Amino acid sequence: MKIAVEGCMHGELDKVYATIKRFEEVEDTKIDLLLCCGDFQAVRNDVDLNSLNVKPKYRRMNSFWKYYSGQERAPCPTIFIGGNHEASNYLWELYYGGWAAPNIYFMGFAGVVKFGNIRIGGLSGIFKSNHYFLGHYERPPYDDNTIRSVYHVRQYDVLKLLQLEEPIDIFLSHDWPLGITEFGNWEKLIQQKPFFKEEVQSRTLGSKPAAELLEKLKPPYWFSAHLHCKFPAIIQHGENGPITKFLALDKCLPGRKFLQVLEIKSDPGPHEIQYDEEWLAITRKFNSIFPSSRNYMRLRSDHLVNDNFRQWVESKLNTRGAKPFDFIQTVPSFDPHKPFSSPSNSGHNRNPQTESFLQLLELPYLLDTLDDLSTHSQTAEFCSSLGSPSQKYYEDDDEDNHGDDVDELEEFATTSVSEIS
Ligand SMILES: [Mn+2]
Repeated sequence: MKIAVEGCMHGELDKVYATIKRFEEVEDTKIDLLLCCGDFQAVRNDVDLNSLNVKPKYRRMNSFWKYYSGQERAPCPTIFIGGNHEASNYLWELYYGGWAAPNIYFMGFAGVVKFGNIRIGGLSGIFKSNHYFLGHYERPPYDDNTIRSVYHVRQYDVLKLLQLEEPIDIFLSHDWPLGITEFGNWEKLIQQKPFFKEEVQSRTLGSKPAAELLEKLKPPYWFSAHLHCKFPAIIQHGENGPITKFLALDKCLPGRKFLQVLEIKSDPGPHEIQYDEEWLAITRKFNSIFPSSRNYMRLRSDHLVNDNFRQWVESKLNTRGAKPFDFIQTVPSFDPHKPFSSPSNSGHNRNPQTESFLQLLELPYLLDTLDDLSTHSQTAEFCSSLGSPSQKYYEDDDEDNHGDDVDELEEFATTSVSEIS
């Protein structure tokens, strides 16, 4: 099958699908699947813009709303993870994954899905050490701090992915795995992007949990985005071990390398997005320790019940099939003929897809709970507190570094260069 991979979407669905169409015409071929590595900006209407962390000048509707409303339809199945510029209120509704629009599937904060016989895993968000060991405590409407921390990767989601034992074919992360630059032409990279030099040389560029996952899962393909440049690397896992082909892609701008098409051996099809049994079993097992508080805790998996739920999930899916629950539009989509409304409801809505998914797995709905005490007592036996948490983990930094806003840094770099020259 032919898979197109795209870097940061930034809500430019029209442009990316037009590029795919042009590619199909020129190459006389058909793209079976589009993968997007985050900063998707699934903004349905002006209310969603309040949950999107971008500079005011980037605060635009762009084109996702057309696909949400049904005015446009994605020409190929599209799978995406979240980055650091997202309608986080909407992605939170679909925490376990689901259709963000018809034919456009969000993998969840962490997730694995099947497409034909290809297994795709993904981790949404970006890594920041100060929020890593906290729970998912952010709820819309977000304030100046939670609008940023909501997309910071949590150990809980990484721990779930680390349980995977069956082989993964493709993995997506928004920020690059830490240390990945050592496996590619980093000299060329820092020539093109001098503002990465210090981090490349001090081995601080990238996400530590993504590197852990790369080491554990060893998938043949790993794709990332975030740093707005194309960067290939080949990772050899041990002597004679398997190989991972890593590729980071740019954002969607004319003349930029934002799209890559690859051919992967697969079953003849039909190719559809389906639930993954092993992942559902892990999700069921881990839901009992879902951390929804702001408490610092290092979770461990070895204290969890030793039932892997695999057979249970298999029999469930044998009964209903493995197709994800259908897309349902839950809010009015943006109307370009109407003025922006004042946000009336910017709180949390239970998405019917998530409710159905949890019913299937016979799990309680936890995305609107914020009960620190009960959560704490529930999870206490499953985590090791490792002494008192350092103050570092409680501080909300202002994050004015490139980890959160590459656009700004690029702009700054471009301005400085042109000023000098
Ligand atoms: Mn980004």
